[in-house]
Amino acid sequence: MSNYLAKRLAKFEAALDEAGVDGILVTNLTNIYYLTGFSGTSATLFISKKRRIFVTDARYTLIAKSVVKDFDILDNRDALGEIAKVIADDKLATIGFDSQVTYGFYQQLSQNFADYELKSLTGFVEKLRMIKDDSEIATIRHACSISDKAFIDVLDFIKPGQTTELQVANFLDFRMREYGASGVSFETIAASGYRSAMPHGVASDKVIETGESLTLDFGCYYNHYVSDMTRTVHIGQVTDQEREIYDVVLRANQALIEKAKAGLSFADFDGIPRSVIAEAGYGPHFTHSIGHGMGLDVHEIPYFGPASTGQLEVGMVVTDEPGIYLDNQYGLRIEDDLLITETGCEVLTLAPKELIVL
Ligand SMILES: [Mn+2]
Repeated sequence: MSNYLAKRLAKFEAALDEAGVDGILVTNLTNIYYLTGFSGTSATLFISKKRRIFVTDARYTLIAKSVVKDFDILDNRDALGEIAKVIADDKLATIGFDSQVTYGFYQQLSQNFADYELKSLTGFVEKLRMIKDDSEIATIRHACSISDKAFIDVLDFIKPGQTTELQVANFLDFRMREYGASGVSFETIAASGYRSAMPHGVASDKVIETGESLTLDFGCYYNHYVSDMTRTVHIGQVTDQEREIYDVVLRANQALIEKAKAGLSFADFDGIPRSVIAEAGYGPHFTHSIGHGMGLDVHEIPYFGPASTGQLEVGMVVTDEPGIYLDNQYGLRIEDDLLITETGCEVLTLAPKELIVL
C-alpha cells in the first residue's frame, strides 16, 4: 500500500485511545477513500488496533482486492452483521461511529452491536484530513491550475449584451473538464450586475451587460481533490466606487496572505481581513465567513469566524475569500486557496487578481 495511506492509518489508530474507543466503524465514502484509496459506492470499514476490515458487495470485490491493501476484504451485503461476527472474540468494549449517520443506520448499529457501548464521534477522520500530505498538496495544486487556466479562457468568451451567466458557467465547467477535471466541485456561481450582490448567486439566464460586474466562483475535482476560486471582473467600464471597493477587497485578501502561517489563530485568520474591510467603512457589507478548509470536500474543517478556536497548522489548505455586497446594486469577492507552511503560505490559485475591465 502507498506510504501515504499507511501513514493515515497509523494516525487513525494512534487517535483511537484519545477518542475513548476500541474500534471505529467508518461509513462515509469520502473518509473511506481517504483511508484506503477505494472510490466505489458501497463500503464499510472497521478499524481497531487488532484488525482492519473492509466490507463491500460483489460488484466491488475485484476492484477492492486490487486497491485496498492491508485490510481483510469481505464480500457481504450485511456489512454490520459480518463485522459483528468477525470481532466477536476481540474483547472490545466501546465502538465509535460517525455522528452523521442516519437514524435508520443507527438502529441497525444498535441491533448488531448490542453487546458494546456505542460512541458517536464527530469529525474523527475529518480531523486527520485537515493536514494534507505531499501527494494531496500536489493534487490540489493541479486542481487549482486547472481553474486558473479556465478563468483566463473565459475572459475571451464573454461578449457584453450577448453572453448569459449560464453560458459563462457552462463554458468554465467544460473548460475545466477539457483541462483534465473530472467534474465541478460545486455549482458554478456566475453572478452579474445586481445579482452579484448575492454572495452565492448561481448562474441564471440573465445576459451580462456593459457596465456590470461579474463574480465567478468555481472549482473542479481533479483526482478526487478540489479547487475553489473566485474572481470578479468588470464589463466595459468601472465607476470610482467600484474601483474603491475592489481595492478594499483585494487589500483584505492580500493582508491575510501576508499574515497566514502556522500558529496564526483562527480568530485572527478571520479578523485580519475583516478589519481591513471594516476600516474602509464596509464592515456590515462583508456578510459571510472568511473561508474554510478544502481537500476531498470543497467545504471541510477548519471553518473560520470571529468565535473560532484553534490555530493554523502546516499542511492545512484553506480559502481566503473576503467580499463586499451592496444590496440590489452589486457585490464582489476575491477568493484564493492557501497552503499553510511553517513560515507563511503558498497561494495555490494563481489567476490574476488586478482589476480586469473586459
Ligand atoms: Mn470557497
